Amino acid sequence: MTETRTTCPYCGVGCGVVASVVDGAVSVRGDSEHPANVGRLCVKGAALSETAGLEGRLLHPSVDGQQANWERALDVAGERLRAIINEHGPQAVAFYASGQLLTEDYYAANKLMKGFIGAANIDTNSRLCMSSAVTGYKRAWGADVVPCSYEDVERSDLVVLVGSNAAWAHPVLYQRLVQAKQQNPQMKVVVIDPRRTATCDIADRHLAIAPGTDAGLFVGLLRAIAERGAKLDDFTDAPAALEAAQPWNVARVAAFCGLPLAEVAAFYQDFIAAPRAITLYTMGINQSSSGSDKCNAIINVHLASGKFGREGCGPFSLTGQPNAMGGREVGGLATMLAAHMNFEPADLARVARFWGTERLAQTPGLMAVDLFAAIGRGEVKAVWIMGTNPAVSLPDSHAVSQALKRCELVIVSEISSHTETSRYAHIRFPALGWGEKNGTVTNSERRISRQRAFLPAPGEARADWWIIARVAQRLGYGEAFAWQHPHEVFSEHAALSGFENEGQRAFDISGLAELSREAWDDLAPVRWPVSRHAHTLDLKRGWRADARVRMVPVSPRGMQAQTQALYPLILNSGRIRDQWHTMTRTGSVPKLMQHISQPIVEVAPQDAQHFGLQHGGLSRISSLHGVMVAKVVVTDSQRRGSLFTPMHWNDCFARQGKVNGLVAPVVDPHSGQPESKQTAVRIAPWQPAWQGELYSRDEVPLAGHVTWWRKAATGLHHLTLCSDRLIEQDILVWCQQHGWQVQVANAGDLWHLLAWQGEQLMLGFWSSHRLPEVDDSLVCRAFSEAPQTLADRHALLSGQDLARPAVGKIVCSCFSIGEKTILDAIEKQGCRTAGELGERLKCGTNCGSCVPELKALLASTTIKVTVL
Ligand SMILES: Nc1nc2c(c(=O)[nH]1)N[C@H]1C(S)=C(S)[C@@H](COP(=O)(O)OP(=O)(O)OC[C@H]3O[C@@H](n4cnc5c(=O)[nH]c(N)nc54)[C@H](O)[C@@H]3O)O[C@H]1N2
Ligand SMILES: Nc1nc2c(c(=O)[nH]1)N[C@H]1C(S)=C(S)[C@@H](COP(=O)(O)OP(=O)(O)OC[C@H]3O[C@@H](n4cnc5c(=O)[nH]c(N)nc54)[C@H](O)[C@@H]3O)O[C@H]1N2
Ligand code: SF4
Ligand SMILES: [Mo]
Repeated sequence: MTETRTTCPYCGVGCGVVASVVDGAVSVRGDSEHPANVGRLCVKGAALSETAGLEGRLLHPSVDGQQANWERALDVAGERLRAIINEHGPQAVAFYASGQLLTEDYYAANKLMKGFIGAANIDTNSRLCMSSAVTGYKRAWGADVVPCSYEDVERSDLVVLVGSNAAWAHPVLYQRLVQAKQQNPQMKVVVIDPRRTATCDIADRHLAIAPGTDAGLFVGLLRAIAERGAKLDDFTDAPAALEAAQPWNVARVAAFCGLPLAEVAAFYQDFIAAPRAITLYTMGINQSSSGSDKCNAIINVHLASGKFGREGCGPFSLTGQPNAMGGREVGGLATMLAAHMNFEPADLARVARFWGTERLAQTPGLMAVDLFAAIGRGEVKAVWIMGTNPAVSLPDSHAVSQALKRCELVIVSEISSHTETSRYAHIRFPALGWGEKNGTVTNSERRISRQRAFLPAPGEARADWWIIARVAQRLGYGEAFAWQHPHEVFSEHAALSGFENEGQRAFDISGLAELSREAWDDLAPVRWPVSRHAHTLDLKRGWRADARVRMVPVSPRGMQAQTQALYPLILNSGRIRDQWHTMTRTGSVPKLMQHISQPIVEVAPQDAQHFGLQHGGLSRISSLHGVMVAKVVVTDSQRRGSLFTPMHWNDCFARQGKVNGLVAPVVDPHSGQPESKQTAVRIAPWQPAWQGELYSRDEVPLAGHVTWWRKAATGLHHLTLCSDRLIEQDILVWCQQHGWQVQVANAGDLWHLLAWQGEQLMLGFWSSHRLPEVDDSLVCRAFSEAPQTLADRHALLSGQDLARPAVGKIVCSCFSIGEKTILDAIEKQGCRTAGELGERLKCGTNCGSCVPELKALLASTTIKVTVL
């Protein structure tokens, strides 16, 4: 058995994975030698083997909906791009790339667009994710330097998590923090989030801040630090930053942020007193119409208190995607040039020299939201989308879809055969996916790791860099794209980082430029800089002419979203534990669908009462831009006036489940990042006439009035359905048209149907005025092994396995342990701690991500006991 060391393709923690294939079956475990995870994996990483199959993969190129061979697909792409460039100029074409591409792919895309097509219209999904953080670092240090490591998190005295649900979004880093806190009881953890999230499980303090107001909190902290005397002479603009902070006393902050004054004061006291403090921030900060100012407000407090550039300290933006950092390094944003260089005369001349081009773009290109608006207006006539699904992830997704529909040429490089974006593609290129592709990624702490191939290329799929290089050839730039192997692309990228760089540029991996193919293959994870001149990252200086670090003056602003009588609530959106973005990979793994299996909306109890919402019932949420349907979860972890819904569901997995249909395309003026976390909405209960579960071997055509959610089921279509109009007759007729034998149970509002072809179960449908409880494992078993006796068939018609108790909603995905089983263990078997539950049921003992939920269940039952 050969084992391959590679890197997880999901989040920016960048865990090392050891993968092997035995008899065609992939298995994975955490790499104990990788410094990011030292052997751990979270539930998504551990389920990687279940996404390695070829079901749903895009395996062949196609042109205008027809399968084509590579020669033709590449020729057509080249011809059509060339024609548009010739007629309308290079500004009429654009690339939209992704933090999930490898560095080599990204480098190739950036070089082709900026260097040879000659426009800078290459932007990426990192615009929706990291661009405020990039702007923050660049404004402070003059370079996009992330100044911290995971060890700094472990070695701090105060860890502040702001706008970050790391327990679910960066699980392995969170587990490292949990462990560090256990080992150092002096360590304090503060979580700042309008919601009480799973991350609050280890928090000493949770500040349930009003949405969008974090800048006020940090500007007030700057004032408090300065009041106690701070040495600020080293920083440019420090007086202006202090002046801007002057009005922000604790009382004003408390009022602005909707927090108790004592809580704010205590947080300031903790921060000032802590010898070492580190602030981890992610989307609750970045995805804001003033996200870059918020980043600088955070950076400022670390500068002013001297809590940066040393162990356990600093403003640490956690990157979301596996290679968001690599994309930033190659310059894959429309506002950067290459290798951390900018659109400035000296940089432009240098990059043109290095690439040997006379066509280099001279000015920044369009940022994501503007780019799709320009496509909508017909100004950009061709777009090549690689490794991202903008029809789902961009705000105002309806307008994005309309823009793509009207666009003259849409090229999509994908691994998945069905995505919302691909529906609009004229040309589709099948890309290699995780386990097949070969290259490098950089994680949140600037650590470059190898992703290595251990599976053969499926079908006709090819590496993204290869596809880009071949199109470059068709456009007449073959010489500059003549690489034969990703190692050559990497070497060129590394050489550019060191080209005419005598320490003026922070990003320098020139020490890796001369690696042999073997040495690159074996490259161990390493943090940059890796300079051939042995340059290190001195954070006391800035990478600009005066070599100083800047404190950006920040005047806190609230969100742009405005509540009003018609739209009185603020809708927040983000991640759930077991799904990845637009679900193209995790949405088909049954195990990962168990935890939360349909769009939900979390509502505070007072709001639920006010708007007439029932826990477990359905609701319609609408904004000025669109509407979605979600199942109501009433919880006191939600702040009054705010709702929360997952970002993941989309038209491939639900009808009306896509949150970005509601979000306005409002962006930060400096970073261009959308305000994805705040949308003014209203919510109303929806009691459909009926709800049901449908399992079928073939896709059943459904009338437009039916709302549905797709569940993952191996080899089957499983949908949860509801509507105001009945569809029983439609299903019956459809089954009869196929000549299947139909068995129906009909009593009151309950309507159950089984359809058989001989001994084989073809379809099962269970409906009622409420969602019927159907035993999923019983039904799936019946599809693979049909019940033999008539009695068993009748039992199946009830949807319940009468011999086996139901386990309830799955809490621990690793071991499939359900809520009812856990409650039983607490109530009947006397388990009193998460540890005891783990000993009895194994739940929470693998990745640990469900421990906060186990504790919540323990707490809920304890309360019951004391009340009695
Ligand atoms: N399971 C899972 N993990 C992932 C991903 C995934 O899809 N699934 N995606 C990865 C990617 S690309 C990213 S970018 C990261 C994102 O990681 P996170 O940013 O941690 O995740 P989110 O859930 O988007 O948002 C974090 C929190 O911001 C809070 N928030 C909303 N508004 C505000 C506010 O005004 N102020 C404050 N302080 N907080 C606010 C939300 O309530 C939410 O709990 O996750 C990465 N990891
Ligand atoms: N409302 C709201 N919207 C959000 C967010 C939010 O919190 N709220 N978060 C935003 C953030 S932070 C992010 S990062 C984005 C993410 O949004 P997207 O980038 O749109 O989401 P993904 O599902 O990760 O899309 C990746 C696509 O690339 C494909 N793919 C996977 N591997 C490869 C490969 O090797 N090559 C190629 N060519 N394709 C591949 C996948 O099948 C998938 O279709 O969403 C953003 N949108
Ligand atoms: S923490 Fe992130 S990188 Fe690590 S296994 Fe989980 S998803 Fe993968
Ligand atoms: Mo992200």
